[in-house]
Amino acid sequence: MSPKKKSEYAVPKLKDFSTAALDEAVKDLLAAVVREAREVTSESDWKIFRDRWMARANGFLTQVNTLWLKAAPKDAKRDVGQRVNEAKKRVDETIAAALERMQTAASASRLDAERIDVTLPGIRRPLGSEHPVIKTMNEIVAVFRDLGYSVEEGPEIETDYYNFEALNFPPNHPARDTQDTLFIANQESKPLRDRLLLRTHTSPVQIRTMEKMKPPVRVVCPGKVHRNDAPDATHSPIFHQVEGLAVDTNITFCDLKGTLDHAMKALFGSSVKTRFYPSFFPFTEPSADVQISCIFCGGRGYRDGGPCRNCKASGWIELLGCGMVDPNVYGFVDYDPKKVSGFAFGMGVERIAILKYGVDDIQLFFNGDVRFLEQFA
Ligand code: 2NL
Repeated sequence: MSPKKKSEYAVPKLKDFSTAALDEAVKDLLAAVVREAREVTSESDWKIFRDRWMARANGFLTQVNTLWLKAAPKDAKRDVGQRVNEAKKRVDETIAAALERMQTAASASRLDAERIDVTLPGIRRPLGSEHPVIKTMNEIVAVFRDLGYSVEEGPEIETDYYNFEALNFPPNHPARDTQDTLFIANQESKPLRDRLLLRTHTSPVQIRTMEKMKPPVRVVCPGKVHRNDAPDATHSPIFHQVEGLAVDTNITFCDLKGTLDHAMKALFGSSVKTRFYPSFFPFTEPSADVQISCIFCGGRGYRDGGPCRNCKASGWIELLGCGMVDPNVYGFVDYDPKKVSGFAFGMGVERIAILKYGVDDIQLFFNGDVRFLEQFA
């Protein structure tokens, strides 16, 4: 039943109150209520339907009362009253039944809509996996954990003090230029040491660690670092580093060599050799670059009848920097350089991942192409 459509039924006045006339009127009334009940399909339909029939003010049953019962002559009242009561009961029942039928149908159709086929295959949710750079970083960290190193992390936004000054880069020292630092804007009103920048290495974490902990210290600091480099096959303005630091009494360059030789064998296979080549860093003295025997040509320098392109026929690949911590650094963290000594090293994670997996473009790590990344899953 459309709620707008007017009912075709109207309660008639009775011409007479004979049994035949009453029968006829009651028959029409019950036929109408049954007809309308059949058309109820929603709760709001049903409410309109109920009110049309039951409303105290002018519902059909009220009209029946007035037009049939009240209008009946005295001597017919008893009989009319009985018929009217019976008819009202039937109307009541019909209206109640309509509600129940409507609710049952609604719940059946809801169940029908929510029906699921449990025999269908499930929705496949592709599993994520570790990014190759993070995977490599974790492998490097694991090698040092096995040697008893702890792991520390620190902020990517650093102060000039932790990124440079405490690492023995004095203000205006030319070594700062080699770091291609990205500075946070509008810091000029602060003293130089408090100005913010994006860390160019994870060394600040080691300074923070030495501020917190007295020697002996053995710590590795993995993390993201930033430099103002134009992206190309070997450069990215965002990359990752693992730096390490060991400070104790009587730590020597021998310890440094042994530790890094072990680490390179753990990462690249027990047949790689290492060699230490003089270098310079502001925070270590002496400093060295560590080279490993070329993993592509086995250190021979030649491969497939020609010069090895990976090591430029030298048989060696430069991989990381290291050195004995410069005594000036201890001055910033309240360590006594007469009592302790130590070594430090730093390596680029992408560079190691590139060599380990034979990747030819660092950008592949950052472009988010799943076809590349899923090879490492
Ligand atoms: C490189 C070279 C290096 C360090 C990092 C370091 C940290 C402290 C004190 C002294 Cl707190 N040194 N770190 C030392 C030597 C080299 O990194 O080429 N990294 C990619």
